[in-house]
Amino acid sequence: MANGRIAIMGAMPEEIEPVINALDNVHTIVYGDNKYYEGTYHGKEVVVAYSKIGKVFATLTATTLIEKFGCDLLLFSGVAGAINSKLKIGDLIVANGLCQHDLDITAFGHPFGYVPEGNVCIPTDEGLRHIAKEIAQKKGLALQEGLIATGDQFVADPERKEWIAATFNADALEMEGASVAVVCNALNVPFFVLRAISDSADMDASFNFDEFLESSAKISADFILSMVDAIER
Ligand code: 4EH
Repeated sequence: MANGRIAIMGAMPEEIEPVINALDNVHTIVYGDNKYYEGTYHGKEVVVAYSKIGKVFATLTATTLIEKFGCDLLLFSGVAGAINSKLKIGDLIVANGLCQHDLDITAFGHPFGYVPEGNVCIPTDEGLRHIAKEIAQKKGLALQEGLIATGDQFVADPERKEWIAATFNADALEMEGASVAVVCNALNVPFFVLRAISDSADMDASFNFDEFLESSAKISADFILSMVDAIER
């Protein structure tokens, strides 16, 4: 692996605040309507940002972290809605791949989530997943691995959730991960997506989300900081 800077990205302020609070030498730069926090964590250079919610903002921020800020590895931290019933609020899920559940040109005979010259599912970096498993084992933390489905919808509907589960075999859902995957895959940047469950994408989702956003975001962010420690630079 190269030795540029490590990008740490979230979608909402709550998702990156615990990371920013742990940095030294923080310097803020505004670019393209987002704030980018340059700093160090235990001596390693990082650039941290939240994109704002959804696929378009996430694409802009991931691209900017790589192309403008010189990051050559990207770690995403945040919360997600659970699909797999094994995932409970506060549990961590590492994406082994990501897809776009709202991408639909099926009228032309293509599968859901597919456009020509794209992929339904983009895998995440195996080396980074391996590091995550070692950390989880050392800390005695449960870490599930699975497919994450991304779309520009807050899912709070058992029917939509079941459709995403059946169509993509997804374990969790959120609104930014697949954008990061598309950008990093195209630009050959190793990336990692970690999410802690905030809700179950059902009728109680918005209520649970409000209650657990902060605590679940912190669980994910703390784990991401251990990843930075473990990544060799
Ligand atoms: O960035 C968005 C946030 C919800 S929208 C996606 N994030 C949280 C993950 C997530 C999620 N995504 C889709 C957690 N649960 C999800 C779900 N469906 N059920 C938001 C949240 N608060 C205020 C405004 N918008």
